[in-house]
Amino acid sequence: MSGTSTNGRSKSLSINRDAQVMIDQARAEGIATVWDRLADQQPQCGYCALGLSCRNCAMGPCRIDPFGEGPQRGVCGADADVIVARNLGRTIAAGSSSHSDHGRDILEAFGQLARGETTGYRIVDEEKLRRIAGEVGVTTDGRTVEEVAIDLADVLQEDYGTRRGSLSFTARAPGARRDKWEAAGITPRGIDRENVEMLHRTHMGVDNDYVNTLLHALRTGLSDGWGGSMIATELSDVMFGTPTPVMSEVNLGVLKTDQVNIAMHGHNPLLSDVICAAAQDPDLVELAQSVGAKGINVVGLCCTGNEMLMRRGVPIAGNHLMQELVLITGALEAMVVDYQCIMPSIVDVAKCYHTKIISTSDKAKFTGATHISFDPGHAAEVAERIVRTAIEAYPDRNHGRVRIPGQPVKMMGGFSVEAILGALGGTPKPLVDAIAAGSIRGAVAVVGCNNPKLPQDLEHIELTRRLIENDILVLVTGCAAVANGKSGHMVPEASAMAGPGLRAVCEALGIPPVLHVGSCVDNSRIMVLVAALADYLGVDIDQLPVAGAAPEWYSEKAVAIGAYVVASGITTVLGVQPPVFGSPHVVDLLANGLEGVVGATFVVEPDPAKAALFIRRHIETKRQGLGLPFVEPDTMRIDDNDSAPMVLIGAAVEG
Ligand code: SF4
Ligand code: MSK
Repeated sequence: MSGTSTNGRSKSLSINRDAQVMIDQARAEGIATVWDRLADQQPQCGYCALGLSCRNCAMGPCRIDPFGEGPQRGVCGADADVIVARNLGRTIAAGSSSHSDHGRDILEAFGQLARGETTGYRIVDEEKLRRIAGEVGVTTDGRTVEEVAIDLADVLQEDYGTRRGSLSFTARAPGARRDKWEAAGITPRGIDRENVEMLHRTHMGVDNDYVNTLLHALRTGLSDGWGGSMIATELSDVMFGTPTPVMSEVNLGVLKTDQVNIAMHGHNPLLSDVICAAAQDPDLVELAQSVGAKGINVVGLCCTGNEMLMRRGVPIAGNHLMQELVLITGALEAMVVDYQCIMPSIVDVAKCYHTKIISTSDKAKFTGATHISFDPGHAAEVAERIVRTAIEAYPDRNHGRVRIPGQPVKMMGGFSVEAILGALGGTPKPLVDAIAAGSIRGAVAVVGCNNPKLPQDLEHIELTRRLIENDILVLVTGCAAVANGKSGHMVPEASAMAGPGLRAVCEALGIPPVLHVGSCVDNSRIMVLVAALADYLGVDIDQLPVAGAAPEWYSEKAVAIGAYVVASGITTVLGVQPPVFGSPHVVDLLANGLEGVVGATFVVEPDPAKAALFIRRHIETKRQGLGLPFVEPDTMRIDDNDSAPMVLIGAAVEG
């Protein structure tokens, strides 16, 4: 189908040809997708877009007039600052809770595994288990792996509701960083505690000082990045293996016309890992063959896809905006979902085909879907039942309707911190040396989602391309990773796209200039890596020549990530405007004031060229601070329109 032409509308919605073909197909078949629904929602509420609406109590809902002519206070008296700050705090709590509850699910299954109460799981990385256990004070010498695991599970459970002063993994942050957190009163204490306190503070009549509210919002984010997400990542590595570089493939071309296709969508590897194992069960493969298929093809979507790709090299069909389009291929027998980023609409789209939507989490049911409750205590049995259900759908496939556009693109994943340091010989020294010599000028984490308000993947790809061209190493997670995979940025040969310094380093190590670090929760790996670099140099994280970017973010989780990344000392550029512009004071705090508190700020810049220029200047400034050779950005390779003024939310970041 690669020769199929696409129309102008679909080209304006996504830069990916497979997506364009399917968007056209959806329209031809009268199937509504996310882009149609976004159009139906226009105009979207301006008060909400500015963060100026509040429905926190039944005296409201209230809104503040941004033009100063209408009401400037809600019924309770809350002004724009209070309302915007409360809304942002609640958003961060929702995102942080999502990651942390995912981490809790893994932690509980890990505890069950340790006690011998699961099927389908084992401790895959015992070395990492013992290392983490030792780190948090669990005795490891002379003890069985199960004994160590039980104690580790107990210690980490405590982090959810601890009455200690700080979370276990905050000890990984440089001392200077922890001092800044203490000074600002934002050291995260218990994961659940910070989230509950955020909801408490934003109840009517509690925290009515926007600075105080936003500082706690940072603490709530830190409880995610150095708590829930980090627990999720570390224990997933222990249970499913610490990723090492692995080749895989990406885009809708990973589907097979002659096999039972199962797409795993959501976030938690507890489910996807056992489904991958079940799909290789000879009895189930034989069952698939008995209904006319050649085999069973498991593919990923969104972050559960990243989890499978990182550890097993399982191909990934796409990122966030592909979840409806993959159904429209007509080639899926089942989409198996757990939670987060799963559009309710998939049930309606699947009804147009033979595809089963199988929900699995009792906390994430979808009306109209087939629910098969997932229980780690019977993981292998549940996985078998799910795969069997998918196979049974195959005879209902209308082969004449199947349309799989394009060929898959090769991509490399598997860059855990252990793998990155391993490639460097076990220490950060070669990376630090390369940065000091200027062959690598710095590093940027490009993370986050797709958002239908932007052409799919365009911002991710344009920003990343400009960064690597300028010798800036890029680390990617989540949907940003999938976007870069589709664009061909994530194979060793892509080093040809990089500037001369970065290219030489990548060629010497045989790695791409864009490293796949994992799923959304795996942004915690980036925290571990920057902490290791800072410790090696004897500096704080905010002194490193690094930055963050979320060019196409949409989710509350992305806001929580932004909060902990900035609170950890990494200035972060958002490509989509957050709903804070109704309060100039809140904007000033986020864009300027945080510099004096955590040494980093938020920036909003939707133009990837301008975002790249800002980041480049930021990195050069940080290099200068470390006494490293400074290169005036104007002498670096700059595209024509890079010199235009940036649209930023704070004067401090104006170049
Ligand atoms: Fe209105 Fe205040 Fe209630 Fe919000 S908390 S809905 S601003 S009265
Ligand atoms: S899946 S949070 S759309 S990255 Fe993690 Fe992608 Fe964003 Fe979901």
